[in-house]
Amino acid sequence: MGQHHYHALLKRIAEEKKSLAVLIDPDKFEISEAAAFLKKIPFETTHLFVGGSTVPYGHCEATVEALKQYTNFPVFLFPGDYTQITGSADGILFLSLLSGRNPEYLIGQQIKSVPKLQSTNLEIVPTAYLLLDGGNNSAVAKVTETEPISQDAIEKIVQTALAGQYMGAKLIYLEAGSGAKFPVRPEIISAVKKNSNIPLLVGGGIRTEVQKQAAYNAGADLVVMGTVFEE
Ligand code: 1GP
Repeated sequence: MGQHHYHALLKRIAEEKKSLAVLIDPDKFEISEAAAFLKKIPFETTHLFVGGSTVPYGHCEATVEALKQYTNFPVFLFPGDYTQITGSADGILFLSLLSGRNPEYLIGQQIKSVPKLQSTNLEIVPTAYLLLDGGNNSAVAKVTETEPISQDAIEKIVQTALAGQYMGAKLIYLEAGSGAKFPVRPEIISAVKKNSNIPLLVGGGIRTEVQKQAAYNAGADLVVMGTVFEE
């Protein structure tokens, strides 16, 4: 398993190019609409992420395979749990939910995923995943039974992200939760960016071009947008 797509992202960052991942939740995705869906996503899309909080077994793989028929975008799994892992994707964000204190999502799911990962060629990208308060009760908080970090606790957020980097994470993902009322604030993005030196992903509640540009200007290297394309 190489790190081809990760290095491509580093190269984009070195060239000062921003990236956009469209997140597809297999639970809300009509497989027969895959081709039509891909025609509607923004031209500046660089990645597809596939995953969700609650996905029936097999749906994730079927979704990835349907998308792969119509596109060459790298498809990365963004799994809510280890049953969503499929070798049909290109890679996986190997998440550890560092904002929470539930051992199941810090290391339990990761161990459960190993037998499957050993039988695939997925590019595995260790990711420090931080859930921040987006102003509503997010699916991530519900499913993982963890509390998001308040967006007022900037120092705690920076320190949590950096602990992830020091533990070897190759990405930091600041998540306000799917359908968040308030996306991650620009001052949080810039504080994390200033203090870390791995690519920074930001998602949750970003619906408009203005919000997306605000995240980029604050230091996000890659913005994740999902809900806005479900409508
Ligand atoms: C959720 O960060 C992603 O995990 C994207 O959020 O669905 O609100 O765009 P939205």
